[in-house]
Amino acid sequence: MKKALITGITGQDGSYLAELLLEKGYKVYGMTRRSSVENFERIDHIREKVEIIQGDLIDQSSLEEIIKTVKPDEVYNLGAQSFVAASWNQPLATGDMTALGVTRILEAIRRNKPDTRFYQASSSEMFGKVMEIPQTEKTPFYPRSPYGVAKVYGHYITVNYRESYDLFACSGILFNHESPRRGIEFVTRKISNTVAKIKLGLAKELRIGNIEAKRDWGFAGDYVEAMWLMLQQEKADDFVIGTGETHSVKEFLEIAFGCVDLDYNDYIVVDPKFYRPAEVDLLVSDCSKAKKILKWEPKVSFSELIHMMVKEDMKLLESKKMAVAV
Ligand code: NAP
Ligand code: F7E
Repeated sequence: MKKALITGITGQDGSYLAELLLEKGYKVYGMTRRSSVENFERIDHIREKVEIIQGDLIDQSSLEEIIKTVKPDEVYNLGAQSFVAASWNQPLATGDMTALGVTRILEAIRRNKPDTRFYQASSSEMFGKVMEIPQTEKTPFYPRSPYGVAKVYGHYITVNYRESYDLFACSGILFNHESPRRGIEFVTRKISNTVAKIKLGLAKELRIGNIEAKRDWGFAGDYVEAMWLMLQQEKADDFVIGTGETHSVKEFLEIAFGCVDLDYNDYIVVDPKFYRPAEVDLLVSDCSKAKKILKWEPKVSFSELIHMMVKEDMKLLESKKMAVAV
């Protein structure tokens, strides 16, 4: 039975990846950091099937101990301070977890189990102020946030450990991917959740930032399969993963409000509080390399994704409303 360690298992991608690896017959270990209140909602349904181990990307000794005891065949490093907007408020913490955390775990692997296959969660945020359209594995990086800068470091240290120590270390340059499990502060989930609240009479408006920004949005459930595929290849390499389509926040709003027969123009309030010191205006992937080598393709369309998110938020809020009423 293959053993996989996931850092960030309590997050959106961690939960989908754990499900996928369990289906494939892996023994799954999930690293979680200590918090005063447990934060396992996304993995509640598989809690008994995965082994949780405490560790932190900012603590070298915990990582060394985990690699030494688990001896994983594969490590998926999904743990990070992943919210771009927060990275301006916490640039040092973001650098520590999202950048140096990668070196810490690579060092733990190099010293204790160098034949472990390693996946690093790189990001399209590294392209930032894009140098070409669409973006490929060869497009130069121009990050626009402390988060983007930290991810560029994480990306290159992964490439460097592959080249310096011959580790099987891959970087997946993933474009935005969403789901009903997306954190509530990210724009897609903020929209789907507020649309459901407005429809159910629990909110009156949606306060939002730059609605002209364009992203290449896919479904997280599709993207974790690409992570796994990268670690099953003969040779370690880096891959861009996305849909190849770009849409504005405005288009997302239009479809999301349309799901419940409302017009977004009647509900949104543009609030400068949600604008960023530097914006990433447009992202769009060219993932031909992944299509050719990994034989990977996204399955869920932009519109299907939005319908799925609004439907799930409606269900969630309706069940909460019922619970209060009882
Ligand atoms: P997420 O939902 O924010 O999950 C992040 C995970 O990292 C959480 O489990 C969190 O644990 C954990 N974490 C944070 N700090 C940690 C630390 N110091 N030590 C150990 N674990 C820590 O993010 P996601 O959307 O699933 O994304 C997964 C990864 O892919 C992240 O690295 C993200 O930057 C990257 N990425 C995401 C996207 C996207 O569109 N979703 C695109 C490209 C790349 P707590 O529950 O304790 O907070
Ligand atoms: O913003 C605009 C905002 O926070 C998307 C992370 O997973 O994907 C994610 O980063 C766009 C930006 O995601 C609001 O200005 C407008 O242009 O949903 P987001 P992100 O910054 O693209 C990348 C690939 C990652 O790697 C990251 O980890 O939407 N926007 N109004 C808003 N954004 C938010 N959050 N809230 C608003 O009210």
